[in-house]
Amino acid sequence: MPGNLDTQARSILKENDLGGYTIPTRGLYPYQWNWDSAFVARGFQTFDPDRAWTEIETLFEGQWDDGMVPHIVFRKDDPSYFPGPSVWGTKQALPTSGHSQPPVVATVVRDIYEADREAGEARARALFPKILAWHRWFHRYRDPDGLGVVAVIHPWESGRDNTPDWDGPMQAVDTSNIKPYVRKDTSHVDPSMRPLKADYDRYLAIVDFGRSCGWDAARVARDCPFFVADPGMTFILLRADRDLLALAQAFGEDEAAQEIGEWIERAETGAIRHLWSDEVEGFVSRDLRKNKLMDGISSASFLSVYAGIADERTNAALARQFDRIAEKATYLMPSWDPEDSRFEHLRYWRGPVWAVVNSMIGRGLLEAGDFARAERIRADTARLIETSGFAEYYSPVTGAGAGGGAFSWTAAVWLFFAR
Ligand code: 9WN
Repeated sequence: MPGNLDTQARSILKENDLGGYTIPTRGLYPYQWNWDSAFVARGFQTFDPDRAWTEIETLFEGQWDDGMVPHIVFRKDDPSYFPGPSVWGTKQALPTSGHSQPPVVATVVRDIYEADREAGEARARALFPKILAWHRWFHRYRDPDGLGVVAVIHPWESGRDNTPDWDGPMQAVDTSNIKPYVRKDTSHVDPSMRPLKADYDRYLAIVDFGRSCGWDAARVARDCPFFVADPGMTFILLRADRDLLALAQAFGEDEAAQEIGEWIERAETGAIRHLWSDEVEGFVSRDLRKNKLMDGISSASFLSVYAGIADERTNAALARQFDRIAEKATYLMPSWDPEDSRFEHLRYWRGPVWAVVNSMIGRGLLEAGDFARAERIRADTARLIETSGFAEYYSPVTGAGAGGGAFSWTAAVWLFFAR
């Protein structure tokens, strides 16, 4: 019943609204997360555009002087989440975490602005230089060698925390100095659906490393034991750069447009040169410390179309991968290849379907004119929500909902994509 689900989705967004910013879900995630807020803003846009702008504006209250927009803004300390602000130790006036998250914001800002240019003009113009500074930060500190790909310094930065993509590179992270700690996530949800303790030890070791560098972006990029070019980040930023370019052109920002155009050109060639694997026949991540390509297909592999990469060879290979996976999975798009031995249908980013990733894959396919595959993604997302509610993520095998419930970005995806 779409009508009923529309009402439920709006109520979830309203109930998770803590006053100008929205938390992903009660209990498990009590703060403002970066890419969650971007998708949430797009959800709000469907029934309350003014509130949509506010979501992005409050996120940018956490922006650092160097341009970085952090992955979490901690407005008040909440003991139900670990690690909280004191563990990050970022010393910001408004406490935040120390790294970023996938930059979906520019794309959403363009969407909201273009839906009503008159109402959004002043707010989009005010956000423009802030978003530009953030993208510049990505190109400078997450691609220090100008390869045209974006690295992450922490699995949490990618937003795809425990994807098998990180298993190899994470081996380089030394956990011998980790002090005892108490996880909170496993008290809110079933531990079998969450990352392992060995993952968490390494997550915390990287946070300790960042804190010991005073979160200086140049030092972190140079010395972080984990520095992996991510197809998810690379494609989301490439897409966001195109949308930022459209805003620059609309606002007569010629110099910025020139700079953004150069980023786009570099990423278009860099992504294929550095992230395409002939062996896997897909886009994979590359460990930049060891200069080694990873060996599996994830849902992020399918974001090149969303990024506007119109390369016949890679698009044809991805279409074949899509069809192979579509035969195996009851619901698309599993976050990890269901035919790979590392696939786990309910463990977080090692198999489950995430509605937000589907919304990006589906949008890319639609824009590229691949209507049948786009429709399969949309319809699967809708079926998952209709059958299992607004879960954090879903099993691609059974369709069961998993992780947190009444989840903001899933509600948003229903409103702007799946319904
Ligand atoms: C760490 C909020 C976030 C999402 C991420 C997802 C998960 C956090 C966690 O929840 O990550 O950032 O504690 O597991 O992986 O994509 O933004 O919904």
